[in-house]
Amino acid sequence: MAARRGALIALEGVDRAGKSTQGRRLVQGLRAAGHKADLIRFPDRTTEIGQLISSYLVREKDLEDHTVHLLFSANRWEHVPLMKEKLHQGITIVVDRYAFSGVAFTNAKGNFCLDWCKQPDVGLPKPDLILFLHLSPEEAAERGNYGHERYESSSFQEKVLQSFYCLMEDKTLNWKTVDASQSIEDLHREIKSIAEKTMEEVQNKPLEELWK
Ligand code: NYM
Ligand code: MG
Repeated sequence: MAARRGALIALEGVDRAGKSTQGRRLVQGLRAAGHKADLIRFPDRTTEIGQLISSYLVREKDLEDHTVHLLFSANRWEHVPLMKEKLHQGITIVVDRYAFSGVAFTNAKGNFCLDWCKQPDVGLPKPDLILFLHLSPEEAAERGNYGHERYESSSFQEKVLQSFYCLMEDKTLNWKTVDASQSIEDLHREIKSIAEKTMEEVQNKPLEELWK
């Protein structure tokens, strides 16, 4: 029998929904329960491509919109060989944002259709589960002011949310929406239980390709 693989679990949602907190808690919780699990955060600002992305986000650098979209995608692709290796070694990978953020943020700019936005990420490892941390724009606003990076305004985030809703209509993907307004601990428990169920279900199934 082939060795069991890990699951690829993506956390998505608008800024401030708690993805990074929940990503860290999920990996800790899974490890404490005896599973092998790793976290990858996209964009990964530590690589050369990631540093370019970061200087764009903090407004140190202007990059043309198509260009920056492709850089975000390239920043995912540069992780793919290692991600596949780990998944096949039975390590579950939690990604804090993935291709769906890539599509939703560029699409929210208004002049890029969903289909164009998806193309560079076609063929990435397909997540076994996409947890959408849902927070209304009002609740997000209550969490305090946005930072000073590009995209950090409530009007833009509202458009991002609408783009996410369009992506969620794709029933070939395993979207699960969770209520991100609950306490960190309650949300963690809900997320961990959904993640463990998915890990169990997919361990003997082949890894698929996204949007193919
Ligand atoms: N973002 C993130 C994109 O525009 N495209 C992408 O492909 C990804 C992964 O980067 N506002 C945006 C969403 C965020 C910003 O992410 C930085 P974070 O998680 O705040 O570091
Ligand atoms: Mg941010």
